[in-house]
Amino acid sequence: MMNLETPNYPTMSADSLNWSDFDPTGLRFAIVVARFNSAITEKLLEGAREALAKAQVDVFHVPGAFELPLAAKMLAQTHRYHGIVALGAVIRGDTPHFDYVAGEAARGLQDAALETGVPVAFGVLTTDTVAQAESRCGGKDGNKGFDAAMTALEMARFATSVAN
Ligand code: INI
Repeated sequence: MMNLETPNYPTMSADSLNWSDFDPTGLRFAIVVARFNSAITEKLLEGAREALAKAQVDVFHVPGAFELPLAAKMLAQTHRYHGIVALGAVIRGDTPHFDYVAGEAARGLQDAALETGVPVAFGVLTTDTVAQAESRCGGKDGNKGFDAAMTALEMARFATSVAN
């Protein structure tokens, strides 16, 4: 069980946050998960669910990381969610396909956030090997699904503070 009170993951600076006065109860998030490399992405989903345990969460699946941007944008456009968490695993292997899929996923997810104003967290692993991906979805390098969900929470808090 990871400690939500004292974040120690690399996406945020622990001393800039006071999580004790931020209650995610009542916030709603969508998690969209690529089925490609599902042994990895389902572990990212477990991590993201853990981070968002106190919030409302709807989970959606798409075929691969390339499909994440459109799904994230469609979900953001419903304006039902305080944030979207996009999860995928793009593993290089021997083909240039990697660069297209990983690059378009990153660009498209950022576009979805900027075009809709809804935070979209980038929880897509881009690795050279399966072993590297395994270590980032609950192995020695933590769980990047958890990290992405915490980022969505922080951005939801940011959006709330801007609006009020
Ligand atoms: N999709 C992934 O999520 N990860 C990959 O590693 C991957 N590779 O290597 O090909 C991948 N390809 C599928 C892609 O996301 C689309 O689903 C497909 O091209 C159809 O649009």
